Amino acid sequence: MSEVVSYNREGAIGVITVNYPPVNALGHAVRTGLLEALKQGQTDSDAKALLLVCDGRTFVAGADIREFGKPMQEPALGTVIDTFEDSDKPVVAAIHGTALGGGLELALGCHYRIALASAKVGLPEVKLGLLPGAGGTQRLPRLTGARKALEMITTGEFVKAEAALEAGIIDAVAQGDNIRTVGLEYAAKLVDEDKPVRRVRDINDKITADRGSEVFKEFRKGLASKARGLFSPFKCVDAVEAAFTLPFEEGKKRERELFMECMESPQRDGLVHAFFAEREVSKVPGLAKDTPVRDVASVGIIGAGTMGGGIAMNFANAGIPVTIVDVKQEALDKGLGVIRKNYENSAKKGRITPAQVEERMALITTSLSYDAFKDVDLVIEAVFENMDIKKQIFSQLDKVCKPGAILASNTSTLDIDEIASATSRPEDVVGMHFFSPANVMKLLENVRGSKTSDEVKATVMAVAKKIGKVGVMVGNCYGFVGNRMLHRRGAEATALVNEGASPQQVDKVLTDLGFPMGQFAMSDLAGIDVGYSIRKERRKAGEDIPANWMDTLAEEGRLGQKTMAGVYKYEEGNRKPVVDPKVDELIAGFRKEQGIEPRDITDQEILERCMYVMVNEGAKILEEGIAARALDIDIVWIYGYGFPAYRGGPMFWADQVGVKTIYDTVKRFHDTVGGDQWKPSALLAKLAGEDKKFGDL
Ligand code: 3H9
Repeated sequence: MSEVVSYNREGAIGVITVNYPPVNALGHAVRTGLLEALKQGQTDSDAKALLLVCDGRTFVAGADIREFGKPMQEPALGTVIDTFEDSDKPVVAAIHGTALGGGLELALGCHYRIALASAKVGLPEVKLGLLPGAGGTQRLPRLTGARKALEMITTGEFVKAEAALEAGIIDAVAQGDNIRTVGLEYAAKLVDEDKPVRRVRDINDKITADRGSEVFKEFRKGLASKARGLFSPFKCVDAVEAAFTLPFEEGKKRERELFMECMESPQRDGLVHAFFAEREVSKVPGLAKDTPVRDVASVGIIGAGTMGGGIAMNFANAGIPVTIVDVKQEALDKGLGVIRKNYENSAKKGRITPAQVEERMALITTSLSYDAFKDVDLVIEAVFENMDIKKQIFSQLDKVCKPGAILASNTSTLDIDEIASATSRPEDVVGMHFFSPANVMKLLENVRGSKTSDEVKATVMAVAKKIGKVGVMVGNCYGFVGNRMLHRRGAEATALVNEGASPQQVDKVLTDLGFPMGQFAMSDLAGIDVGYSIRKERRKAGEDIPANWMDTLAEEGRLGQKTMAGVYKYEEGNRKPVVDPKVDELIAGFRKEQGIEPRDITDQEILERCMYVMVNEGAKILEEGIAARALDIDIVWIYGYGFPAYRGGPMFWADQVGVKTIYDTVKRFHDTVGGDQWKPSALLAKLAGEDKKFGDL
């Protein structure tokens, strides 16, 4: 008998148990084991019905994603599921945890399905650039009709047990927590009632009802904007539609063809990389798994601005009380007002209930005095980027906070060690860099100072998880991982416009690559004055940063969305950037003043200069150990800056483009464009020389 699937009989029920931690994925051993156990059940003359149940935390959570891209080993999952459906003894799937992807497809191949009230089901293949490839696109619509199947399959949403019952996906919901007992009782009842096998493939009433429906057209139209640039959502619609136009067996064949198209697409590679990378970043190299974690049961925040308020919401959402301190009562009142408005907007959209708005608001208190931080476990400073002010704040925190409290800064660029030097406890000081809007963006860049203790590092990673963020541990340097690379891209994009490109040409190249917005639309969102004041500071410190047209914009008061004009202009109540001829004039004036003769710049040059400069900087970041792995950089960019997940992040993208191609181009730009940003990274040179990838590191 297989080690991961077992068969035993309890009364009249033959029980097939999968035990393949962590999530009972359908790897080769499980597929083989399922067939063997089914055979045993069929030949066991005392078994009147069969029960499929899983040990551990969950029902089967899908195909084994680690097997993708490798040669498929028989038996194929589709064959296993068909064999279950063909069984002449009724088979019941008993679901706890999550039945996902191939897991739900397996359950749909069973004749009856019961789930614990806490369970969820879904077909999330689309999130991996795939479609359900083991009959899911043909069986699910037979139970739910076209609309619900399309909704589930094109979004990958998880559906709670009660809703799954309502949609016809499962037959019963059970209270209780022991899935084996629940399943056995249900199967015994079916035997008592002499229920027959009932094959989903033979259920056709909803297929007939929705045949020729407009719903497919509607979904394709919706996806054109919602799934811009993506491949598999459209294939999902094609596959579901096949359930309505073809007989079951032929529909399955069509599903298979479409599945293979998705499997071979580079987007699948990128999304699977992103899936595992998101999980890997939580395992910080050099930080022992059993490092003790401090309890964070209350939090203090300094600064009631947009950032401080957004950060506070994360904790209130997680049920953790927060105290916000600011210097002026008006700032606190305004900050609280914005938070309430945000919550009320969520309630209007039905994302939370009005009662939850009040519960969360009740968790947020304010104060004008640091004394309010006496007992908190974590303080996050979120004031503007000024080292002197931050040092003053940390020296005060050092006096007020209890021993063991974690003192964090939300700085996006500044030196954590220098901030820590203002305290007597640098081991408790760390960076926690949230991304704006802080209540929405999933990234939390946790910055370790040279003296930050392991316990503090482990705690801030745990805090990220608790508040629903993806935490990435990075080292201390100017701009850390994300902004260090972004500033390189920003400078290059600005230089391209100095030389002859238009801002909208640069932005289009980036949005065509899959970014939700281009460099300059993003500058308008963040505020043109932000970059301008950073450049001013750096010039003051003696850095050679040439004048550019963005400085002129700032000096003319075009500060971005907040002044309704920046690189683009904006109309009241609309965030859509509109090209402004005045900016073209301003740029032309700047070029004239500087004696620059504009030239035609190709989209390819824009792509190479904006993207390769980031890859080169990313390689330097790796060389210096600021990021532990290329995948940490990828996650920072996917969750902090909207890098298209289907391209896997900048370093994974670089591997797909070819490290050698990038290195050769970087060298060429070093000679032609010049500047420190084009000095080839030693790591990039080494990888190119050895014909290796970042993924090989
Ligand atoms: C599919 O089914 C295709 C078919 O239609 C057709 C085939 C022909 N495989 O997320 P967690 C690992 S496509 C392998 O931290 P949670 C994960 O890497 C698949 N490994 O836990 C991690 O490993 P480690 C469709 C998997 O409790 C560990 O399990 N299914 C798989 O926060 C724990 O994961 C999906 O897309 C897998 N399928 O969340 C479901 N799933 O400990 C994907 C997880 O080494 N999975 N691992 O870091 C999930 O959404 C979440 O993992 C789940 C648990 C909700 C299940």
